[in-house]
Amino acid sequence: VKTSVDDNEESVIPSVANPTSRDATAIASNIKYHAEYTPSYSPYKFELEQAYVATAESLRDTLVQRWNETYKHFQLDNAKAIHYLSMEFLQGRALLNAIGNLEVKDAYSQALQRLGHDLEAVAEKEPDAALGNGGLGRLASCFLDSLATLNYPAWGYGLRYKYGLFHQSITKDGQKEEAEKWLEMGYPWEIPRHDIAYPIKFFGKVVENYNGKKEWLGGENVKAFAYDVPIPGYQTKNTISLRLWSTKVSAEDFDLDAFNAGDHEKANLAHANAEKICYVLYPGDGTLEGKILRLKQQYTLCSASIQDIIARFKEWSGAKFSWDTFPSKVAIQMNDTHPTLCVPELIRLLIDEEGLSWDEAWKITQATVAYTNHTVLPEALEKWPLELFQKLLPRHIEIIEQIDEKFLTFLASKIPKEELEAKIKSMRILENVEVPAAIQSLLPVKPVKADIISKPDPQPKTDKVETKKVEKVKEEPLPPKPAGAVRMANLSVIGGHKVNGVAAIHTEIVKDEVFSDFYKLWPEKFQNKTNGVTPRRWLSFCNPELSKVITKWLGSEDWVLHTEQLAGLRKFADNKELHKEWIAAKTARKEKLAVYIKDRTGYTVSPSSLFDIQVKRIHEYKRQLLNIMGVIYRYKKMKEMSAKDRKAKFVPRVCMFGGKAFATYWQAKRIVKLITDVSATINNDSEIGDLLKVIFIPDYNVSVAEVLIPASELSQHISTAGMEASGTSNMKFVMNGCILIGTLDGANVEIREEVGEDNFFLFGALAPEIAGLRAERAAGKFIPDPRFEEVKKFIRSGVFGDYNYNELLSSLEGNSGYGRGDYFLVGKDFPSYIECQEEVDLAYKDQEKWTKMSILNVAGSYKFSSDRTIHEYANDIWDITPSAVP
Ligand code: NBG
Repeated sequence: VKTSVDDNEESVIPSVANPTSRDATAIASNIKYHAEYTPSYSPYKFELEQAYVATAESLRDTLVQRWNETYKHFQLDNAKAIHYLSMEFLQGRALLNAIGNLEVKDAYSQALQRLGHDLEAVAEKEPDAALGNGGLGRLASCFLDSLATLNYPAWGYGLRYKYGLFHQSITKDGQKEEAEKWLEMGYPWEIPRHDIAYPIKFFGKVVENYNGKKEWLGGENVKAFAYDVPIPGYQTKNTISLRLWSTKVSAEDFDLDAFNAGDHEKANLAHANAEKICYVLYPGDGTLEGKILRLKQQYTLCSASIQDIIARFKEWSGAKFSWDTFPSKVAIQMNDTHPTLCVPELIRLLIDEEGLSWDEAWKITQATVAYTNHTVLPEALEKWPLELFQKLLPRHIEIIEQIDEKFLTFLASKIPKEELEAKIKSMRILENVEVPAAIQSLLPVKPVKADIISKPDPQPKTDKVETKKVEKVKEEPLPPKPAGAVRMANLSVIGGHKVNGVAAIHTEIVKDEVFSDFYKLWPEKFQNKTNGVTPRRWLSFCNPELSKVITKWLGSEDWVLHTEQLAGLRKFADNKELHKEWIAAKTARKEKLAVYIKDRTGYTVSPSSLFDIQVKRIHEYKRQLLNIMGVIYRYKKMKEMSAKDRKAKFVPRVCMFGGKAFATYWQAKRIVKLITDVSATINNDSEIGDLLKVIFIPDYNVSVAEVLIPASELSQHISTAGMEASGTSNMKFVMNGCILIGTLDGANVEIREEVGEDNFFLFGALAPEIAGLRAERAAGKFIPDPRFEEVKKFIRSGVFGDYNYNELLSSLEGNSGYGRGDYFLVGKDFPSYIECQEEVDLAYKDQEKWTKMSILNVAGSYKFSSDRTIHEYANDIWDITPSAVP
């Protein structure tokens, strides 16, 4: 039986040469071939959309070729691989990234020119693959780029959301959400793998067989189908896979009888239930239905991926494989707590499907999985109602209970008896669930209430114990029992072999606060891995103007792979010639952004203004409110001055904002509304003119970031200290010669260390002070700065329209209480923030000084390459080594 295509039979695409030959003629004919023979549009048309799809398909030929070679090579090598599981991947556009990584930009430009098109215009036609929400998802995508580039054996695993997160538009009422339609016209970068699908089960019941084996029966069955997106590395043949799952029902589960009997709705129900799992990222979880859907998504990701990993492990290890070797072939990283179900799912498959014992399965699982924590916000540490878990995943809850009990037994052997109860409360996986009897007996005996039970006489005089009956107290109704829950973070920490934070200060908070009890128990489990971003997408490709200057002064393009060479710019920081080229590169990008702003918002901005940007998810802790209140203060002061004084004091600024507010996060949506109201007022104030403009750029995403960041001069990373785990856009801005204004939080701390304190605008309270400041405020001891009060009053006066901002502003008032008491310390940091902004104005007036600062920021950015981060994960957590395709 013939099982494979003969190696000596060359497979060729009809009449088309290898498109990576860098020969523009061959590439043009390949693009033409795709336009004619795999047309997504009428083959007679060749407009921008068609040109984009045909160009993408032409590149995909090369990627698929390399991708096949890569995995063939990985299989031969059979080296250990990392499997990165994430609910989010923010891939953005793929075309220019693929062209850049394959180093075929000139050839593709020329080829398209021959066909009558401009490469950049063609690339603009690609919709963003926006399968993410923010930094966590973009980090996952940067990691894939670095993993491919550094030749590590790797797989990314995620879900293929039909409608992504959402598309944001701005109306007069603020943010409006609509379904994102990135898949509507097809996605040429994915390869549907009809051959790779796994069954996923929900609900049903667990039965024990006569031989003691557990079986999970009945319930709802769906199938997860794989879609592979090839991820090319830079300057290497290695091309890895992002495998995205999409759920359907298989033909055998289609209710043909019901359909033919005319009950179409009944027949369709299974389809609807299966398909909705992969409709949107983070569906609303305010209802029980919403919660079930979220947990179904998490389980789908984990179950399909682990079944796939196990299948490959068996195939690649050959017939005589041994399970002991699993952890030496497979590493699994759980990107935050969303993929925590990896732990019970791997155990379940090993025990129920593969017949291993509990001890074997546990040992293998623990040695395989590791967990990255990305937030200290308590509301983000996921908990699922126990009852829901029991219904949806009955076998998993049994396994979780067992892990919980074994952990408690272990804890009891380590912790002094007096402390045990408190530790159990903070550390166990299950919450509000009775401690198993065996553990209960290890706890110190609780003093029992004298008035409700019979107690023996303290000094019995005879053998016969006499009991004194106390009057029975009237029974009061018991308060409702708090509902049981499963704490995913605790399960991740217990189930994994490593836990890491994403910036130095964040890891310290993880060790000292979030998981302090675990840290005391297992200090060796905890590590820091400061985030990074890929210098390919985030400097070399998105900012060719500045990259050219850097390459010229450093003498080669090697910095793209070895960012430490960027430090070489330091010695030219005062060079006038470099300054001239640097400013020209920046100006070119500012001009481009001005055109973009006009196009997206209708506002005209002057490229000679200071371009000041804050782009990130809208959240109270990220304090877009502090920024806009600073802008309002600036505006008010301008209005109070004569035109002459105004011009003398302020440098012209364009303050830009971008970011999405979660659909049901009302306070964040009010912040968006305030920014857009302020924008409408100030931008139309002819007295102010170019001295101040406020722009909200709708639907912030990866490709918007690629236009904004290269044009930035100042960017704001102003979270309440201790609350931003790392931040990653701060790294991208620094790489592009932008200067940061920020608090000592997340990766800002390390960025400031690297670029030097003179090249960073620092303000605000420090992380260790925050708790004390909140307590002081609660005690009524906080005296707000008059300038802050002035701004609030100004907003309330109605200058920015008739929207009632009371609910937003009152969160900044009062001393404590839900949504009050200025929990994020906007008022506390306001004075130091606006004073720091005055320093920014002064510094910007001295363009020579500013340019030097900008150069030193790029020079100091080298640590923040995701290549560095990935090498650290590879060495310290995954234990993997590179395996380059020859
Ligand atoms: C985010 C943090 C950021 C951090 C990214 C990537 C979540 C849960 N966390 O500070 O808020 O940069 O993760 O680590 O999205």
